[in-house]
Amino acid sequence: MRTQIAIIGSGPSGLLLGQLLTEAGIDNVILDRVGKDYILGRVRAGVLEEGTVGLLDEAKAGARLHAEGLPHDGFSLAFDGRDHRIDLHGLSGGKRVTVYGQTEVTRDLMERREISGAPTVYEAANVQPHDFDGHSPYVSYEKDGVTHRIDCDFIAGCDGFHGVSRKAVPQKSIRTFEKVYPFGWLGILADVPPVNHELIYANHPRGFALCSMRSASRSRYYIQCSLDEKIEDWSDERFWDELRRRLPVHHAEALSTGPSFEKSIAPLRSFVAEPMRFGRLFLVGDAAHIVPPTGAKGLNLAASDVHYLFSGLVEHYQDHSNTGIDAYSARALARVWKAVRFSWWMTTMMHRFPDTSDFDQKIQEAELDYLVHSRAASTALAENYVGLAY
Ligand code: RFL
Ligand code: PHB
Repeated sequence: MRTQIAIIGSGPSGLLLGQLLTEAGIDNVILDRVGKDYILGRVRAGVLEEGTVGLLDEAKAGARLHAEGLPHDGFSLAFDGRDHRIDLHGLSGGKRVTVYGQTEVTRDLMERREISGAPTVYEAANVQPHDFDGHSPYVSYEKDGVTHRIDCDFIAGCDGFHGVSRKAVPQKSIRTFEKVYPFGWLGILADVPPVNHELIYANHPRGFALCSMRSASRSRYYIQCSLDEKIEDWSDERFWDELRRRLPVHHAEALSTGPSFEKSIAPLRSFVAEPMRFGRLFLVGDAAHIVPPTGAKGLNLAASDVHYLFSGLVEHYQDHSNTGIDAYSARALARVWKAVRFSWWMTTMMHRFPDTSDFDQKIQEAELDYLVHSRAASTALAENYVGLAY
């Protein structure tokens, strides 16, 4: 088989890139090692920047998001028993975010892809990029015991942190930067109304907590936990009790509880690989970088990478110019590092570290107090949270 762009990975990066390319008349094939239902079973991000929404519209996958997504003009920072609203809309010159689950984004993109008829190979084993240093790259994979080969012009490595694309790059050509945090997030989904109409990010001496949502009747809650926690030790009751303790009293009293239908622990990590282009192979999204979820940036960074790569590929095919693809890595990384910095800062300010002393806790609270009462500091927070310009 031959295509213009072989895309490894059918997560949000691969699907969004594929759909934009298809809309622009550029052929592409997506390969994923797992099946559609498995991908749709993953519960991840929930907050979309306006740039991400714009790209989903451009990919003609924004209809349901506009009907069902929840526009949010602010969020709360809770600490020292009180909470304070950050007016995202007012502080960012009229911008807002949309709360709409990654699972739904993925489902909408998959539906568009099916309608457009663009090919996707699910459950492709041993996917491997080849010869991306030269002019004739290809991707091999196995399906039902048969080895296949897809010749292409370029390969997009959209296969997440554990994917094969980054690993295919020779060690000497890549540099990585990493910070692993000494805690994780225990998250649940439950069909109960959200405790607040906006998100609450809570700093508490017992650890961080986040109240988010998927709809007016579905809540997504997280609490910071240690990395050796076992999910089976966390009954719903224990989770609700711990969450209540970390929230200001008026929220704790208003919290509706009920059975959870999803519960998982995610480790927190910052990671960047440089560069993001190796000849005819491009790394996109989590394949190139990971941020802790505190700033809600993971999915949004995947989308901005896709924007830079897509515009470069359009320039290549339509204007016969390589300027855009040559600039891809530098343009994407400039934005990535700012989001890595923001996510690290939010994580550091909001969490209890194993060596956090009472002094450190007071410093965090003083920083938060400054943040919510200084217009300059709140503006910087809002500007980053709604998403920096592409
Ligand atoms: P994905 O979503 O990981 O998709 C990669 C796809 O590639 C496939 N794949 C392969 N295919 C073929 N061959 C191989 N060898 C392959 N190896 C992997 C996988 O099956 C998968 O379908 O990466 P992508 O598209 O770059 O999207 C990035 C986002 O998913 C990610 O940034 C966010 O979900 C990060 N993230 C969160 N971000 C937030 O903003 N808020 C959150 O609350 C949040 N929670 C999370 C998260 C990421 C998590 N991970 C990665 C474990 C919670 C978790 C648990
Ligand atoms: C979520 O709704 O899953 C969510 C929201 C905001 C974050 C992280 C996760 O910062």
